[in-house]
Amino acid sequence: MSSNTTVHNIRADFPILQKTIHGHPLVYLDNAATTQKPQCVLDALNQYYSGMNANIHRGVHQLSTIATQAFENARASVQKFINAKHAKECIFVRGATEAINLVAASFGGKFVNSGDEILISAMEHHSNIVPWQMLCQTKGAHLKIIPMNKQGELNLETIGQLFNKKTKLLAITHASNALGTRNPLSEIIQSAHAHHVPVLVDGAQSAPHLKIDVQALDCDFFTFSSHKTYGPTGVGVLYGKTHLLEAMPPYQGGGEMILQVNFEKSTYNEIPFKFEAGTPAIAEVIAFGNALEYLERLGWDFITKHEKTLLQDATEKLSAFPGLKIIGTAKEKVGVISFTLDGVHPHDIGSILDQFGIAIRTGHHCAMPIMNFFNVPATARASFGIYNTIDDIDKLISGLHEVRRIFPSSALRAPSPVKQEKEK
Ligand code: 7TS
Repeated sequence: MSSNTTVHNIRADFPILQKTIHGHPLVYLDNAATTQKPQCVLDALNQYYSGMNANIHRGVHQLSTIATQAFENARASVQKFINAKHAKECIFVRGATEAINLVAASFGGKFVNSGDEILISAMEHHSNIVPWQMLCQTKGAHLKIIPMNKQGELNLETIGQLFNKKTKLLAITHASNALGTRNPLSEIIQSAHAHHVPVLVDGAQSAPHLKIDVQALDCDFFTFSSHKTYGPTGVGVLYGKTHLLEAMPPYQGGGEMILQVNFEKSTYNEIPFKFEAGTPAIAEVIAFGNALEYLERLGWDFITKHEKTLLQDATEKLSAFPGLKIIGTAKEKVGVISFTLDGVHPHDIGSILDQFGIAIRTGHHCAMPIMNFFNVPATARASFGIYNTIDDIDKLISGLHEVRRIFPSSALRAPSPVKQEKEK
């Protein structure tokens, strides 16, 4: 099958892509915020509620048995998707954010003490900054930052010097949501392990784009979100190596995570259940499993090749656009391009493009330290998924010409009143 035929078929699997916005066919380029969902995911949600709705892991009745089996099948799909050694190493949480908070509270609560250090990088999403700051505040520990250069690549020559006996964890993103940079994780993880430092990988922006193999990476924790990986919202995964998860205390108490409870003392269930207190998002977890199987069916060769083509095409066309500056020019990137356009506030770019049915994200992308580093208040961001086409990129470029028509280059006119208003 040719690449075009395949994308055509993929698009047919996503009902929302038939939608028109302000009278224009939807051009969805906000995949880093959340991806659209294929029909098999929508069907799974419907089939769960219409054919097997019951609580899991606790009923002897047939519906509960079927629902439990479907839920555990989804865990097996996650295990396969990230090549975890054991299914029990894959814990269902609400999303990447909750997964990181779980590790900060549980691992950090037990193993981080006053004067210890947590290492993160200069290109983290707030979800991989704030939980560590909260931990450091509670424990009297310190947050250290791996610096980056003007291309948006980490400065790794001196990474060895950032580890010492006090370093308890390195928490680092696999790919940046605001720059697109793909970090050389194997090298980074090897360096951390040489200093006996475990590594948490924030895979929210890599899992939708790259084949993940947690055993080959040898990361200690890996987190990602269903909704950015073509599955429903409200679900995510924390992968952790067995010995670490077993050494960590529960994150939340409640049903499901216990073995015995009496008023003097409770004992806890085995992993993964120790970390899955309460009734989970059962339908969403099952549908998430379908999303991962859908991606596996498309195949990583196709996905990575297709998204690379989109990234190259968009980079060339955007680079040639007068007054446009790409923020994040690393050699290795996933399909995320942030940019600014001289004389136009990114919010205005987003609002005008929306009038043409083109959805991008504008703002600080929950990565304020990155905006500060590049000295911009915000950027416009186009991010690609499996169903995007070269035609989508051409529409983005046409939309940007409309933006330019409304906001001529600042070289040609006085500053925009709209921009001045936004900056107040
Ligand atoms: N880590 C990274 C690298 C992210 O990009 C995001 C969300 C998260 C963690 C948090 O994921 P969540 O599913 O728990 O919310 N990033 C974005 C974004 O770029 N636009 O909207 C959300």
